Amino acid sequence: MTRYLITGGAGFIGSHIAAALRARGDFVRILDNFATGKRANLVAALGSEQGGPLAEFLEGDLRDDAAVRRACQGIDVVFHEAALPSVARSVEDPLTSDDNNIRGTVNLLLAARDAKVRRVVYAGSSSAYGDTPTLPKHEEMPGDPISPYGVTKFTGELYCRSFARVYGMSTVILRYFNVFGPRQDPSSPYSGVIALFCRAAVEGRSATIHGDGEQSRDFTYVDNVVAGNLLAAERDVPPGTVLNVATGSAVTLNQLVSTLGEITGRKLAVTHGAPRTGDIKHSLADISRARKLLGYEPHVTFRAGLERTLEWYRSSAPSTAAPKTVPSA
Ligand code: UD2
Repeated sequence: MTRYLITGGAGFIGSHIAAALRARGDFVRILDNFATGKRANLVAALGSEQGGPLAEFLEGDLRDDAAVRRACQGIDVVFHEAALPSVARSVEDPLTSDDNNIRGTVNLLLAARDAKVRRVVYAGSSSAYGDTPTLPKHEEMPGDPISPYGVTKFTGELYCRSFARVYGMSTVILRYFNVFGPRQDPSSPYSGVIALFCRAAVEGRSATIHGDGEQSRDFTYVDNVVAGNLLAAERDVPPGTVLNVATGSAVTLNQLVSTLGEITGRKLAVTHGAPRTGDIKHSLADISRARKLLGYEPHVTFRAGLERTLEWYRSSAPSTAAPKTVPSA
């Protein structure tokens, strides 16, 4: 039986990958330090068998050498989801994003190398492309991140490619494009825009748009990202391959607001703030490489994903604490 390690498995995307693996009966180990992950997500990730022979949880930090080495013992495939997300957070505090995302990744790759892990699937980010005027963004474009966060995620990719070349490791890099879905934390000032706007819609509050709302994203429902990961763990792809995981269509924030209004039957009130420093204007993926090499297909549309996500925020009645404001300069 293949044994999987998910770093960041108590987080949003990691918990969905874990749940998919457990649903098919696979062994899953999670390593998480709860920096942004939640204990509550472990229930969804590992089910009632948490702590049993097929569902292990280790609390630990990626920068803790002993914890990471223990986590990699006996593992065949690593899904490396753990990272400090958010462009805005990295603009505030680049050093902490750097330390977690870059040093943490190098530490994990070293432990995976020494434990003879068969494959490492790395959670990359569309922020690696920066603000290229050419759309859609394809993997042959040079990396040119703008924000410190983008630099950390892109550097992690480069390390994955380096470890493929230097140590012969089978690493695969998936560049996620603005993932959304159930369990995405809506309570942090650094939360993703869909989480924040869904919560505002559910609570009948107004949402803040940074800028004119004409910026666009290739918003990708989390189930599509899980499917991409499961394929990337199994398919025969050259070591160090970079693949966009997205839908191949872009939605503006203004369109997001009107779609939320259509689904809820009530227009979401918005206020406008200054554009965020480090922001990218348009993000749209070319997904032909993932289609070709992985057989990847984004089966859940933006609209269907948004309906499911909104339903989850409705039924989970998330924390009532209002998020703190992040300076936009
Ligand atoms: C970046 C990456 C994404 C992922 C993510 C992790 C790009 C294009 N995407 O997402 O792939 O790695 O980082 O954090 O680099 N906004 C508002 N109001 C709000 C919150 C956000 O208007 O209350 C705007 C924000 O200024 C931006 C857009 O919404 O223009 C999306 O912001 P986000 O924080 O959800 O994600 P983004 O694109 O920085």
